[in-house]
Amino acid sequence: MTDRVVVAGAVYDRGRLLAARRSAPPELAGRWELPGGKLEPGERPEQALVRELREELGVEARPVERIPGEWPLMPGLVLQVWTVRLLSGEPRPLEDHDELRWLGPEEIHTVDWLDQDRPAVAEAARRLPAP
Ligand code: 9L3
Ligand code: MG
Repeated sequence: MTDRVVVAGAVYDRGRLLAARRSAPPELAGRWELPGGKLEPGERPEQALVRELREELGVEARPVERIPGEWPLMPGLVLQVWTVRLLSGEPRPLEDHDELRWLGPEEIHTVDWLDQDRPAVAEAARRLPAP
């Protein structure tokens, strides 16, 4: 069986990366992630990412490029990550998160990222645009 895809966004603004603290489920609450979620049936990954960022953060965003690689989550789920440009709106923790933080290059490793997100975050940090 093919793995189900979870998409997440490396959202940048003025040389900083957006980190989101999960509020659920209990075993993941308090840990930080790149925001996103599962594809719905029939959805393309980029569409799902736009929808998830709209639902979770209240922003309009455009996926720019896929970060090469794919990272295992729980069995049957894999994480794919895109860099993302914000088109409009200021991210707010509307759904599934209780805090957001913009992290500069020196701050990326100051939050407790989900283990599964760490390799993708390292790649996202390498691509951090200049402020
Ligand atoms: N997950 C891991 N890292 C991420 C995201 C967006 C999601 N950056 C994991 C957490 C859940 C599953 O994928 O176990 C589905 O995510 P969601 O739909 O609850 O956001
Ligand atoms: Mg989500």
